This record gives sequence, C-alpha cells and structure tokens, in this order.
Amino acid sequence: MPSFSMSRISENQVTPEEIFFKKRRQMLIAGMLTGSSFLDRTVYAKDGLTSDDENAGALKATPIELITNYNNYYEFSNDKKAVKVLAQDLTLHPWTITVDGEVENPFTIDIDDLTKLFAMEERIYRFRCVEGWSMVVPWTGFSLARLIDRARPTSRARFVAFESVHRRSEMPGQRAGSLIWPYREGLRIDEAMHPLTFAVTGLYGKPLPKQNGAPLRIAVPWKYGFKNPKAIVHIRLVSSQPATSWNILAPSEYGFYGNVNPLVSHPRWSQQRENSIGEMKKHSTLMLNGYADQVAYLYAHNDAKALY
Ligand SMILES: Nc1nc2c(c(=O)[nH]1)N[C@H]1C(S)=C(S)[C@@H](COP(=O)(O)O)O[C@H]1N2
Ligand SMILES: [Mo]
Repeated sequence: MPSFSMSRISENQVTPEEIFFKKRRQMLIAGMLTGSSFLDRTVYAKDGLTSDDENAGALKATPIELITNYNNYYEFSNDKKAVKVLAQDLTLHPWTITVDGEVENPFTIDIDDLTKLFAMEERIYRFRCVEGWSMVVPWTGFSLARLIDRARPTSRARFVAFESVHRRSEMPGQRAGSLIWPYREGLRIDEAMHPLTFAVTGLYGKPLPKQNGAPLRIAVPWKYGFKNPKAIVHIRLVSSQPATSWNILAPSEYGFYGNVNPLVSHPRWSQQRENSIGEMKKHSTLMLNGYADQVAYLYAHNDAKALY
C-alpha cells in the first residue's frame, strides 16, 4: 500500500483530508482489482530514478494547510502568504467559460453546467514551481481534452490560449503593474490534449479554494507552475503560438514551453533540486517532473526550446 503518512495522527483528529485518503485508498484497491492503471501510474511514479533517491518513491500529498496558504497568484499579491486572504474577495458566481477560435462548435458555458458535463476524477500530481519549490497535490477535475473536444477544433488549431479573469475591482494586483493582464498562458494542442493535462475544479476532494484558482484552473504536471493558469474564463484555439504573460515579462527566464528540466538552469539559479514544501530534505528534480515516460514523446522531434 502507498504510504499517506497518517501514522502520526490519532483517531480523534480525523480531518476531511484523511477521509479523502481513506476513500482514495478504497478506490486504489478497486482500481487494482479491475486492472485500471491510472492510479498506479500517478501514485507509484518511479520515473527512472534509482530507488535510493528521495523523490523516486510513492507520492505523499502535501498537507492541505500548506497547499492553501502558500500561493503564487499575482492578481492578488506577490506575497505568497497574503494571497489566501485577499483572494476571498473574488466573486465566483456567475462565472462562464468560453471556448472558441479555430473550432466548429464555439460555446460559452456556466461553470455549474460545466462541472455536470464530465465525470470527476482525482489525481495526485507533482507540482514544481520554477522558483525551486514543489508540492504534491491531490486535484479533482477532468481531462482538458474532453472540454476541447466538445468545441471540435479545426485542422488550423495548433495551440490553445488560456485567459484568466480580468477584474480590477476584486484583484488588487491587477491595479498595480507587474504582469500584463489578464494572465495569459498557452499550450501546444498536443500538450493540451494529452491525457495528463487536467482541468481542475477541486482540491483534496473539496471545491477548489479561491487562492488555488477557483472555479477552474489547469494542471499540466510536467511543466513549471506558471504554465498552470488559474481562474480561467476563456480558452481559445489558435493557429500560431500565443503570447503568454511570464514570457512577455522576461523571455529569457520563462520560456513558452516551461517544461521541468533539471539539466537546464534558470538564468539565476539551478533547477537540479527542489525544496519540497512541508519536508526537511531537498529532493532531486526529475526530468519532465517525473512524467517523462508519459510525455517525452511530445518533444522527440522538437527544437531545443521545448527542453525548457
Ligand atoms: N491567473 C494566475 N494563474 C497562475 C499564477 C498567477 O499569478 N495568476 N501563478 C502561477 C504560478 S507561478 C504558480 S507556481 C502556480 C501556483 O499555484 P498554487 O498557488 O495553487 O500552488 O499558479 C500559476 N497560475
Ligand atoms: Mo511558479
């Protein structure tokens, strides 16, 4: 069985997170019995490391208190510990998401209708910020491909552009200069359609907290955190590579691809190790954040830029 580090918690301190993991453990057993491999892959990612490397074993989720109190969300603040409080001012209703551009079936859908369209899944992903810290996050959501398929992309659709909400009245960081607003991110269409690319609506089996990107954010586990846009309102299929916020600000520091690569240093620091939030020891950073087996083929014929 995977270790979820529950051993130090006594029975009278059961939290929603523990209930989540108990449920998940049951799902794991069910998955093994039915031969479904999805949970095996996400929980037991060995990814080519030797077994004595601390980052090679089963994934242990970061405690929810850490995931929800240490956030990069520049619309609110560049102080990670201030985001949580400020983000509570964001109004989530009504909220619509538009999917359009190079598609046969453009649509706008309310977030409440959207979450009813697809069966929800839970996935535990590594999450690695370009700044050198990491977490392990149990997300709830659905494959982004299902949402994009619904719009029926044309053959001209080669990239997917994401836009986060632009609402100066509720987002103090948008009233100050820093990034270009709204926050913009993008993926190549084959990256966006990859089964690991996840549209996230929940965390630890509960609705996604505002500071983590409610009501809808993207999780692309083999890319640095900045490629995981929060509070998405617009998904546009486009024919050429879209401009993205961090890349506009500092192209030499934040590439369009943003693939986790321990061999390519950031101009100001090495990317070989990471500080796992909530743990004492640093970990080795894995090629493509530990998902190389599943995604390296996407870059097999690509130029060197895709390596970071
Ligand atoms: N809209 C928006 N999305 C964003 C950001 C942001 O500032 N605004 N920061 C990115 C960065 S740099 C990181 S590391 C992650 C942080 O996600 P978390 O707070 O859920 O850990 O969100 C990403 N998505
Ligand atoms: Mo980040």
